[in-house]
Order: sequence, then structure tokens, then C-alpha cells
Amino acid sequence: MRNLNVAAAQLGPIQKTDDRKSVVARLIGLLREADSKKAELVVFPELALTTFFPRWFVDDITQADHWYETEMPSTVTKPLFDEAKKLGVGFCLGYAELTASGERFNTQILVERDGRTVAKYRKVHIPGHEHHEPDRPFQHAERYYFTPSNEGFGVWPAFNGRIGMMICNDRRWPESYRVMGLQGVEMILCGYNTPLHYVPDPSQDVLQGFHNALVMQSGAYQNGTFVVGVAKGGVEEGVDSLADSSIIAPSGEILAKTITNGDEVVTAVCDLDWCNNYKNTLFDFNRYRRPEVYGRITNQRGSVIE
Ligand code: CDT
Repeated sequence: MRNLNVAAAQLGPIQKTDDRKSVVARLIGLLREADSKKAELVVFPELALTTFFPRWFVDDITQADHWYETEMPSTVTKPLFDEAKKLGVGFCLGYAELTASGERFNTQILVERDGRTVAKYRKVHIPGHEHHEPDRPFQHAERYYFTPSNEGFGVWPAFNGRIGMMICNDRRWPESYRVMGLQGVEMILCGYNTPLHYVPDPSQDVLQGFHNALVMQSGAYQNGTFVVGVAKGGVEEGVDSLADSSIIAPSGEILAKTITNGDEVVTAVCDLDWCNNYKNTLFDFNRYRRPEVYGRITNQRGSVIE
């Protein structure tokens, strides 16, 4: 048995006027609650330090610089890192990253229980639109604010297991899970901000919770891995977002799920050896996969009708 007690630390809304200091205080509160539940790893949502700013468009992108972090930790985020190290709890935190060379990424950082930074993951699949679409009730201009990362999906030895990361829209793409599955991933950490209203096709609105569970449970099962999906939910600046944070087993079963759309911590003890029940049987990749007939997966982007 390799038990890892993991916490999904869901956030309720962060409004535009909430400053970083108050948000970090909320994160520390959730961290302490997770610690009181004996969690060793606490997973926070995507863009967990600010409101979901891609819902507004600015003509000059530098006007949005204040939403991004230029260092991690910074003076304002350091108390979270210090408290986690003091408690001996690791964490995964999503934030907007502005690099020294001026690149903008939607990023998650993974920090071990001793305070060591394990890795940064930068979002690969960037949804939404590049340009201002004034007819929308709210923007989802992630493709304006973030560069899609070309670094791909890593898996790192940490927390006595093999840990991978993805961010929000990545969870809808089977390739995200499979690339990590092919590196022996045992737990995938995923923060998200998912508006309940999907502007391009509102018929999907009532299915948001179903689709969220569908993709993460399938990805877990098909790759023999735990998945921890953590929301920033509730009504943020008038936009209602999905909560439903959950911890999913390699069987595809949900072990723990939030019941509110506000700040809430749920935990589950995850035996990472459970992954082998799936990795060594039905999903024994080495025995059963047929990469020689999967060429289209990496050779083309859109579907080709011949
Ligand atoms: N943050 C993020 O990636 N959200 C998307 C919303 C749908 S695309 C407008 C998601 O896949 O949940």
C-alpha cells in the first residue's frame, strides 16, 4: 500500500476587488483545514489567486499585467509557501504567469511537503477566443491572454508516487491523460474554472456537471490513475461556474466530491498501488496498445474526410 491523503481545496468566487493578500489568507485557511484532515497534498484551482480575468477584454494587454505573477513565490504568496512547509503539506496552485521574456502562460506549480518546487505545468489546450466578441454576455478570451505551452504533459516522482498535472480544458482531451498514462502517471492534478453558460452552444449548459465527471472518470479509468479535479465555483462577477470538485479512483469511481459551490475541502486516502490493478490488466499498455495504427493522433490536427 502507498497511501496518499489528498485534498481538493475548492474555492468559491474571487471578485475583481479581492486583493491577492485576502485570497492568500483564504488559501491558507483551506490549507490548515486540509492539514487538520491529515492531507499531505492540497490541490487548489486554476487561476487561484485572482478572479477569472479572461472574461474581460482589454485592447492593450499590458493593462492586464497586474493579473499575472512574475515570480513564484512572491512577497504576497510566500506566506502560503511558508505555512505549507511549516505544516509539512504539499500543494498544487494555479496562477497566471508572465515570464521575464514576456510570455504569458496559464500555469500550475507543484510543491513538495518539504517546500521544494517539484515542477511547473503550463496549460496546453487553450479554449475560448483570441479577439473581442462584444455580443457575448461575457468574454472567454483565454486565447488572447495565454500562449499554449509546447512543453507538453510531464509526470514527476513526488509524494511517493508519479504525479502529473493538467489545467481545466486539458481535461476534456483524452490525449492529455494518455500522454501522462504513457509515463506511468498515478495521480493527475487539475484545477478548473468552467462557466455554466457555454456561449457557443447553450444546449450544453445543463450538461456541464455531467461532462466534467464524464471526462475525468473516463481519463482516470482508461489510464489507471487517480484524478483530482478542483473548481473555482459559484457566481464570480455575475458569471456562475461549476463546482463539483472531485477525487476519482483508477476504477473511475468518485471517492470524494464537494457539495457546495464555495470554499470547501474534501479529502480521500488514495492507495497509489490501486493504479496497478488497471495498469497491469485491462490497460496493460505494453501488451494491448496498437500505436502502429494510431498515427493520425499525432500526424493531423482536424478530422480529414476522404
Ligand atoms: N478555464 C477553462 O479552460 N474553461 C473551459 C471553459 C469552456 S471553453 C469556453 C473548460 O473547458 O472548462
